[in-house]
Amino acid sequence: MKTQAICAIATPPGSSALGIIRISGKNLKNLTKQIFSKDLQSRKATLVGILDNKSLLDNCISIFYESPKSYTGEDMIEIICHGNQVIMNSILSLLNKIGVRLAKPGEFTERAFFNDKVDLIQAEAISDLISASDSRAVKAAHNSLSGKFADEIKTICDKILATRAEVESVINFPEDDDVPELSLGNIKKSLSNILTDIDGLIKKSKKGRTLNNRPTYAVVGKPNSGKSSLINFLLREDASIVTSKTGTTRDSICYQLSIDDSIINIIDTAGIHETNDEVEKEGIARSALSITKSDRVLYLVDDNQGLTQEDKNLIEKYDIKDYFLVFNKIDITKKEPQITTTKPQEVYVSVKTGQGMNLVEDIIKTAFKSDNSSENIYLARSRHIECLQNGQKHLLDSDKAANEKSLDFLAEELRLSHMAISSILGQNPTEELLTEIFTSFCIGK
Ligand SMILES: Nc1nc2c(ncn2[C@@H]2O[C@H](COP(=O)(O)OP(=O)(O)OP(=O)(O)O)[C@@H](O)[C@H]2O)c(=O)[nH]1
Ligand SMILES: [Mg+2]
Repeated sequence: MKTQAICAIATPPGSSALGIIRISGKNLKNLTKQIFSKDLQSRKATLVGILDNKSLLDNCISIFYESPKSYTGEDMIEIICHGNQVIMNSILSLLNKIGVRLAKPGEFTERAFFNDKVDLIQAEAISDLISASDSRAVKAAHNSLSGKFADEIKTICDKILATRAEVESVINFPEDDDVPELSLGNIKKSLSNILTDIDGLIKKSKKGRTLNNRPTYAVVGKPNSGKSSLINFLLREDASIVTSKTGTTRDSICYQLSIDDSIINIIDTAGIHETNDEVEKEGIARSALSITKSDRVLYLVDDNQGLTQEDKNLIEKYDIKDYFLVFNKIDITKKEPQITTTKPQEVYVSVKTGQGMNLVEDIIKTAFKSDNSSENIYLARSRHIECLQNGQKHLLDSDKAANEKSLDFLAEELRLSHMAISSILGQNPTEELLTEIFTSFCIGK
């Protein structure tokens, strides 16, 4: 852990009524004694002169926070001076002279993390709170910062740990040749319970992610179902190529669609089916990637064929979770446009005649509204969702291993799942991950 004291201006550049300089380090009272006209007392605002060799740089209010009761966990001093860049820079130069170096972006919060003042989720939430662009994002960042998100992660980790302990105890039954059925049954129950928790948390986190990023909806389905036609209709322009040939769209193309006063990303994708064509294969791989990146999917079905087993297989294979079924071409099947209240919701339309297309627009608007509300959600980042999904995958593999009574495999998958989910909190973080997170902060935080 680096121990040299650090300092930075914590207010934005330019002239302002007040400017704030923060200092963090060890034994700050001793270190800074020579520059303050008076001794500082812990947690008391004191009017002091800042002196460079008896010459007064500014009269300031200074507050000393004694370790460990400070933001970073180290001694900290906040100097509230006049908001003039010349004054603030001269105070920084003076601090440099006495051995306090300039802080890097996010270095105060990085120290708070290493001193166990915040976990990684809270550190990220602090950065998100500072850059939150509207009141919903602020509320969601506060939810993460309050530790509620971390608590849910910890509860899941505890449950996985308890299941691991149970598995270990089954492994340690060397005297029994058969695996006790009762224990395996319990383990499978626990796994299903944890998977439900993870699923709920992924949903909440995905909602939170859209507060930071634009919501992304992918239009997916078999070739020729009318995906590109639907996109063109929604965009009110001839954006994607439409032909009667199967496999017209060969790439994922992202468009911006205006919804009320906001914009969402909508992705046209290559139709998914079995093919040996190299270009189409690459297009389908990109469709799969778009599904993973998207918050929701509009799954298009040609109503002439109805929802086939092939469609059901695709939905399962590509792990499509939050989706609507759009049955297109009702001008041919002679059905009335309609929307169901089933889960997943179904909507019957004809892009060609425009029948029912208002229902598709309504579905997108309602989805967007719910994705954009901030009640009880966390300002999650893609990193959190990837870790949760990774943990979920290993838990599903644990379940398979339990079915096969392969206990060593089960224990290993549980361990991997635990590692993936606990890494959200920053347990055993890599150097690259920390650099990536903290360099996105502003200086002084
Ligand atoms: N009758 C009828 N034809 C439609 C409708 N929507 C699309 N089509 C036709 O269906 C064919 C395929 O439409 P596309 O929009 O290219 O379908 P796609 O799903 O993008 O196809 P790929 O890009 O190949 O995956 C075109 O000939 C469209 O004119 C509809 O509502 N009714
Ligand atoms: Mg297309």
